[in-house]
Amino acid sequence: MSRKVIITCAVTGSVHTPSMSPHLPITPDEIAKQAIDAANAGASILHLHARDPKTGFPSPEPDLFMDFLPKIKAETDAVINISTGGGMTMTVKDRIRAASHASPEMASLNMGTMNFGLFPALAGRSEWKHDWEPEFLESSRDFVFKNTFSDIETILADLGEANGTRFEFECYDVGHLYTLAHFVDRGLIKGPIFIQFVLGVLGGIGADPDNLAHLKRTADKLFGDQYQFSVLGAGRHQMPLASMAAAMGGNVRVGLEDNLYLRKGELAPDNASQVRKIREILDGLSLEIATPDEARAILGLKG
Ligand code: KMH
Ligand code: ZN
Repeated sequence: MSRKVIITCAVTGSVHTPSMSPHLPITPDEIAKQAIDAANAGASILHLHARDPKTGFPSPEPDLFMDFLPKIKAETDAVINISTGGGMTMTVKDRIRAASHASPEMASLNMGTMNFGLFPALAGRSEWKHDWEPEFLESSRDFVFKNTFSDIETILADLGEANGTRFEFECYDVGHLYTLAHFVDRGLIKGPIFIQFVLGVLGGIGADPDNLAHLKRTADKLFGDQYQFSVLGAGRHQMPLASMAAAMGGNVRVGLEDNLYLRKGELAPDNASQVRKIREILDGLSLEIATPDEARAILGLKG
């Protein structure tokens, strides 16, 4: 099979707040519709979080996930990837609940503890639909995104061992690749390894081509041909870095979790619009996209 590019779409996340874009999906119906449209536009993996339908506050409740997962499964063949990163106020135990309940083909696994800045500078400025939004952003100044070695071990055991879920290993810095290699060395992670290089999060590695090249060079050294990579550029870095990833032999992640815009000054009307945009870029590079089943074969998913 010639190389095919896997498009992941991260539909809502827990970083943006409802006032930042009227197009951010919040309710289960909105999340389902935008996920289905993104899959129809060419995303073969859907990375999913849930939100409280009334307030938009990120929620770990399995019941909320179950309000949209069956709809997505009924309408698409896309690979379901449930976040274990959750949101800023959740414990690690909470973050695992939905994936543990739904036993998806994929879940995210964040490879290190780090400062994780949301948008604290915005807290004092804008008008907010919900009281929680400015407080949430302000408190991210002290947000420690906890992903200790034992947290990682727990997620590998509870989801990987127990359910056959495989992982999108989210690596926000070079050290996270060495942590991943440590778990490979211990036999707790086996190939094919799917690494999501995350660039441009405040607290992680900066979004520039040199850093992406260094991440890839390091992963090549540590994992040889046992891995596939994908790239997520935060905010305005989304499309440039996804394009670079594709040109370097990798896969791409788009979606409103990572960036609310389609281009400078223009909010994306939905997730599918970003999928279509990266598809046009891939087409311009003469690269074909992977279907969900091709993604399953490439990543060794349980199907
Ligand atoms: N929000 C992204 C920068 C997760 O859900 O596990 C990373 C993410 C984390 O997707
Ligand atoms: Zn996420």
